Amino acid sequence: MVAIRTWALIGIISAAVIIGLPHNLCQGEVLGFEIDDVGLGDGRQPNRNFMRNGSNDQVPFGADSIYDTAEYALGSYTHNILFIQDDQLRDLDDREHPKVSPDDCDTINCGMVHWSQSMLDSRKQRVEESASYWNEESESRHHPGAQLDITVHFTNDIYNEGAPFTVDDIGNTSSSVGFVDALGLIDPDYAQYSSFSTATRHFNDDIRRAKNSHWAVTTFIKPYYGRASASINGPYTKGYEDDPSWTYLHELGHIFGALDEYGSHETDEISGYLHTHNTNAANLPGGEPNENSISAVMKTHGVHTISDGTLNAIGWRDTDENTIPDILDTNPTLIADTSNSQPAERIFQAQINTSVSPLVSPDPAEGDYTINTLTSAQYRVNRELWTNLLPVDGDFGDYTEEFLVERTFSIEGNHYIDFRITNSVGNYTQQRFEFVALPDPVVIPGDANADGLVDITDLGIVGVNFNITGAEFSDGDFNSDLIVDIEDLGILGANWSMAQEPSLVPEPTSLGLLIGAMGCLTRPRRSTDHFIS
Ligand SMILES: [Ca+2]
Ligand SMILES: [Ca+2]
Ligand SMILES: [Ca+2]
Ligand SMILES: [Ca+2]
Ligand SMILES: [Zn+2]
Repeated sequence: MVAIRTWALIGIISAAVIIGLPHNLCQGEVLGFEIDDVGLGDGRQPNRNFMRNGSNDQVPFGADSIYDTAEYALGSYTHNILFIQDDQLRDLDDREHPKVSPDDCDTINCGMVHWSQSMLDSRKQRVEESASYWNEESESRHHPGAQLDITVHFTNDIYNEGAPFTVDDIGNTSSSVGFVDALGLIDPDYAQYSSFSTATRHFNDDIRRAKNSHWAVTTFIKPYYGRASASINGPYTKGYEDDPSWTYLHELGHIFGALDEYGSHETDEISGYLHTHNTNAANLPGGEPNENSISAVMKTHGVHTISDGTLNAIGWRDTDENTIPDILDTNPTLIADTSNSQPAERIFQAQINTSVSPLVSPDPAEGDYTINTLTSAQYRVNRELWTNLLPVDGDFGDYTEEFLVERTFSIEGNHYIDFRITNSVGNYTQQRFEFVALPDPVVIPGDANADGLVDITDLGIVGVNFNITGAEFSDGDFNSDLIVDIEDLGILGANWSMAQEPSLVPEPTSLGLLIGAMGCLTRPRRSTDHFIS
């Protein structure tokens, strides 16, 4: 037994008790290495697979399954395409974009509104082009861990052998009639929703889980002329046969949070996760023309340029220009519990809970989400080489990871343990723990209670246990012969602490008398009426 002494710990000590943490220690690899203190600089090349959602949670950290299906243009998207049709005839001359000449009817629907295979093929190509454009824009701008990665999912090919979904009625331009019916052909469960928007949210969530993507959006495409539209931040866009690839590009901009910049739009409008102004809008507040407005993807037909206003709205603002957009340029957090350390045994132990941390959206109505994951952890002792550390569950790639760091020191004194957790954009958080390993206890013969003094308390212990067998040091057996007897009393007397008043040092002969009194004093008595020895 050794007295517990205080020991220092620098850093965060969690008051929270970590429950259910497995007790197996995850040993680090037995190799040390140097790492750059200003960044990992590992030179990773863009890798689209890296952007798939590999975490155990199937929605981004902090996101809601149904309501957060498209929040910004970062992470992996599944773009569901549903080609739909019905059997009705429509007056295709009554439309947004009139035919240029009668020859147009060779390439577009002028009669029965049905998709032909060649039409489907060319429109699929346009959707693919729009996805590629966004993906390439991201790749040329961003860190490999901060990419947008859109994958087009042609649902007709998967669920209807490539054929359009044919429903009773798809309505007129801008109508959403028939959308729920089309989803119901994929799974009747979707037909239970009265709102096509809600049905589409559920479909998006199901598909993103199935595809391991962070987000999903669905575009319903009708086989006649119309004016495409989209809901800001999802869940859908409406498309038509006459849409060029630019239209899909533009509508995806809305899905990522961007507003239109043409027409009557004004610069004081606010949108997106970063809650920013529509600075490239055609008009200033009040309607005066915005002289600084440029031709751009959210403003001008056929133009791909992304305005600064759109960059902010879709979450591509990168204030420090390190290629990691602000939304993902955050550091992990960690909370450590070192209460299981044993300074007397010189064992340092830290249970460390780590987590990604979303950038808090300035939009009070918006939740806070991130697609960052945790990708590596290291620790080092006394500023020596770093050692890799695996999380308790054995694999990185989650939004939260738990670690157990344990180290037994052979040398007493102060030790420093550094722990570092790194996320998928290479940002890390480091914490230093100071641990004081206690010296071996000095065993004083006669000090039964190990308080550093041989005094009346130890005498009491000997008294209580006098003549017992099978005794230990703490019972008063100081010569290890398993019995507490006069010999132990002698050892106690010989070591009577100098801190005591000299006059109180008992001689072995008088100790025997004292022992008798002590024994009575410490034994339970039924009655206090007869206090006699
Ligand atoms: Ca940045
Ligand atoms: Ca894990
Ligand atoms: Ca003592
Ligand atoms: Ca003994
Ligand atoms: Zn628009």
